[in-house]
Amino acid sequence: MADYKLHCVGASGNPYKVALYLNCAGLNWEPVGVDFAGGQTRDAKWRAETNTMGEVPVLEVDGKRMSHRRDIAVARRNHWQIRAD
Ligand SMILES: N[C@@H](CCC(=O)N[C@@H](CS)C(=O)NCC(=O)O)C(=O)O
Repeated sequence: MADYKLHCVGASGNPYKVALYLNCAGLNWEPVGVDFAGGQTRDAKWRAETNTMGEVPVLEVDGKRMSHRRDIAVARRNHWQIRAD
């Protein structure tokens, strides 16, 4: 089972940037496909459970979910520094 789950859309640039980072960092992750065109991000349940703003990417770690590619990158960088000590 992957340590990280990335809720994403394959054809979208913002999720791609996070996926690129996860790959380059060698992290154990898996994509969770979101049916963006089919309106999944507009669904009230999806918004309540995944991202109230209705956007991807969303990174899931230990059951916690984080959105915004920049926040994800900063959180990962800080975690990496802690782990590297
Ligand atoms: N603030 C977000 C923006 C992400 C974003 O714009 N995602 C687009 C897809 S690339 C989206 O989900 N848009 C929702 C919509 O258009 O309804 C980030 O930095 O990651």
